[in-house]
Amino acid sequence: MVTKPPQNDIDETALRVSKAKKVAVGVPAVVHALEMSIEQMGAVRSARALLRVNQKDGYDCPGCAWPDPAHRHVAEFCENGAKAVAEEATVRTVGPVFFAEHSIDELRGHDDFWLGQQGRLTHPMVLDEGATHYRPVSWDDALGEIADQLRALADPDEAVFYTSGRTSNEAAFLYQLLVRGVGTNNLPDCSNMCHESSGSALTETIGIGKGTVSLEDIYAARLIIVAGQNPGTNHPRMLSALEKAKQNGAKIIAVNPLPEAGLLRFENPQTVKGVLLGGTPIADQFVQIRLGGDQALFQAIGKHLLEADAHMGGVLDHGFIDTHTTGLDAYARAMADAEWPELEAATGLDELELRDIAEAVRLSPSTIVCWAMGLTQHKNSVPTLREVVNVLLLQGNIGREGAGVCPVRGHSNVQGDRTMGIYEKPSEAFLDALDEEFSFAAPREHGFDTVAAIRAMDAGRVRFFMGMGGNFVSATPDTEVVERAMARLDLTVHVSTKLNRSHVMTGRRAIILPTLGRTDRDRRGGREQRVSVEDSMGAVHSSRGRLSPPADDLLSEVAIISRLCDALFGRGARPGRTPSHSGDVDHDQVERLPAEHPVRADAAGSARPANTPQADWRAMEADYALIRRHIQNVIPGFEDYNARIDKGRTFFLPNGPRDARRFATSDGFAHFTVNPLEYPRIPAGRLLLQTLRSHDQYNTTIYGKDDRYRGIHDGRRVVFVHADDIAEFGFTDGTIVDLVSEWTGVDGVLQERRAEAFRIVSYATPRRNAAAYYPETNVLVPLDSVADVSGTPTSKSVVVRLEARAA
Ligand SMILES: Nc1nc2c(c(=O)[nH]1)N[C@H]1C(S)=C(S)[C@@H](COP(=O)(O)OP(=O)(O)OC[C@H]3O[C@@H](n4cnc5c(=O)[nH]c(N)nc54)[C@H](O)[C@@H]3O)O[C@H]1N2
Ligand SMILES: Nc1nc2c(c(=O)[nH]1)N[C@H]1C(S)=C(S)[C@@H](COP(=O)(O)OP(=O)(O)OC[C@H]3O[C@@H](n4cnc5c(=O)[nH]c(N)nc54)[C@H](O)[C@@H]3O)O[C@H]1N2
Ligand SMILES: [Mo]
Repeated sequence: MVTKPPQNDIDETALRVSKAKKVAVGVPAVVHALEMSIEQMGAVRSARALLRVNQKDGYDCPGCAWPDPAHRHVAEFCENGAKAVAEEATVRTVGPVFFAEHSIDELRGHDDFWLGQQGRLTHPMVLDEGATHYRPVSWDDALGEIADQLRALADPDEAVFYTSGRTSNEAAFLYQLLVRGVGTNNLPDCSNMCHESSGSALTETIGIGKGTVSLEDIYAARLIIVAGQNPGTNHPRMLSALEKAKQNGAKIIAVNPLPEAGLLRFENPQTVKGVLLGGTPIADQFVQIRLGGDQALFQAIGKHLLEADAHMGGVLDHGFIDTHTTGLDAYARAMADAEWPELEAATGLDELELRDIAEAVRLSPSTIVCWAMGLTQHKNSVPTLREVVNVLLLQGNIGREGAGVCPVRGHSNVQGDRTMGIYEKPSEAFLDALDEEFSFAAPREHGFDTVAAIRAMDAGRVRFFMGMGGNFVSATPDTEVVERAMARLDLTVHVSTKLNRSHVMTGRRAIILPTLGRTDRDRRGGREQRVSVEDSMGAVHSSRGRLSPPADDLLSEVAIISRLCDALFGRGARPGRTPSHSGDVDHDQVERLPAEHPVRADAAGSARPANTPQADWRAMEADYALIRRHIQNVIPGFEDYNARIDKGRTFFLPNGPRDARRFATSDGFAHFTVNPLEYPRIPAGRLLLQTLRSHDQYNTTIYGKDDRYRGIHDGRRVVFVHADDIAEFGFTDGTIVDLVSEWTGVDGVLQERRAEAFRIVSYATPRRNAAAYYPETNVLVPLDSVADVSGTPTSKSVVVRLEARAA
């Protein structure tokens, strides 16, 4: 019944493979991005869009969470930022006519690339039970249906509310309030699949789930280790910062199974030197580690530092350790017991190489460790990151200039969303403040994270799903299980800018609510609204779209959620309410109330359900500054919020370790921890597959079919394998194979999952370590294969075999 996008859509005639590049960015990057921009937006809109990216009082780039330098180039040019903008600001649209022409069955036959390329969503649409096509619906009817469905639940925990990481602080805050008003903490988010391991490890050890460095620290560091990250593609602006750090004398060590172009050499398009002289080599040392070997690497560094201190002294920062940490002795004993042969087997590096890296750490007066998905998406990710902290604590490399932890976040506001309370395990302090501000009692029981939500959906314990952005069906592991789970739900709702697989693999009924993106001008209540975001380094600033939106009656995320709140908790919640078809409210008529005095129900007159948050929802829709007033009352660090983001200004949220070496752990100390060594064991004849991003995609949004730096053109179904493994398995470069993942379930039964038709590409990856693109390979990732503690799917660690295709 369900049509799948063709898994074997490999076009052997189109796909070309060339030599992988050693240099990132440069002129080809500029040309490529401009081509894509002009194709999507036309020349004038492209110029208008690209000149406003990350400028003061412009909009925050939807590309990534890397912070903006204080003094920006007129156009801080980043190829992939430009592509993200072009994707959103495209002039192509998808409206009622499109949905009338394409049945849901037909749409199910398309992949995310095709769906996304159709353009921006312009109209609320509903898919009725059993219907063949989506049909247009009014905003009031769509929101009314959602409210009705939520009210009809037997238990609020039958609802799941997902969030991706582009949602602004204002929208995220209102959204979590909506969800807690409904009565659940079921708030899974993309972070569960992304930096959750970082949050888990850092909160335990240093008392904050965020990084502790600023851009100025990057410029001041003497050693920067970049582990498990491909900044040339995913955080291109970070390369400018690394280049500057190098000019200031920093040494850079890249730790990666793959020799990624941007790590090796960077041609800064902003400087003549960058373009003409072939750029700057970024990494002084490239450490080709085996997948999942980083825990062993950081143990080796810690072991060496401890030995060196015992032999010659002066290596450890004993002042810092004595004042601020606990647990050194146990950690030191564990490192003394760590065995070199085992550390070598796990990393694929020999003792000399490991000691050489450790010497660079010993000699550095200030060290920063940066990381992304290569460190967070393994079974042992939390222990790995605890070991990173151990190494930094030894030399007092936290809370002083040029030193610290730097988890490089993905989505442009994923960190801000968590700060706003998008979290399935909210703290008591946060909930208490929320209760106080909105005169209700938020639920205390923790909710589902992403994997738990899928399990509950699949088990029939969930009836309603809402996605605030993102692409739940394609981004999550075990695609077939997720599609089956979604189909069991009564209603699936997506607030989205563009069409994706989650709009076609739906529940029995489905609603699409189109929304404004970052680049769109947002006029509400007769004025231009701004929103705000937090970058990867805890700096908050405003973002204001400047382009004309793709349709006149598009609502912002804030407007959609406040209207839904109103329908559920406010004046719109009266029983027997008939949906009005009058269109937009007249915002000038909306009564404005100071945030400190939420509207209260008069006991007799209001039919508002008991125990729901009390506020003037419509006023918030008309003036986002009122939402910021609420945020300021609930979340520490947002004092004078409105004034502090005015005129393009930026402010830093408080960060105990960074600001004052304060550690909000259970005992107020930073913790050394002992973590028994783990690393992936790869069965004979099998490969360990990491699933990663090409240069032409943004997560599940595919911009094009090239991966220029890795030499892939016009295709995505490729698997990168070491030449000797290819030969050993009896294949050649160019053979088309199926990828079959092998996973033993809790019941001891071997499960197999298959992704069809991938072209083998001989590549400089370690033996037995393979790589292929996500989301095509998400079918292979077992739902139960998650990181210990954080529950993050092990997207960088999937055991597969290559299988010849039946002739
Ligand atoms: N253009 C663009 N920008 C993006 C995104 C995008 O898709 N496109 N996505 C955004 C998001 S949400 C995120 S989270 C980030 C992701 O940014 P990255 O984490 O850079 O993204 P991945 O492509 O998953 O790359 C993981 C890197 O880690 C390496 N790696 C894999 N396993 C290991 C390991 O065991 N050890 C070590 N040391 N390295 C390993 C891989 O070889 C690869 O270089 O980028 C953000 N920015
Ligand atoms: N196998 C494998 N799986 C992975 C990963 C991996 O490395 N390997 N990485 C994981 C990671 S790090 C992440 S963060 C997740 C990403 O998971 P998600 O965040 O769920 O996925 P995206 O592809 O970023 O979501 C794209 C969709 O967001 C919508 N959108 C874009 N901008 C906006 C906006 O401003 N507002 C709204 N409302 N909607 C918008 C568009 O409709 C678009 O189709 O995937 C995870 N999944
Ligand atoms: Mo991410």
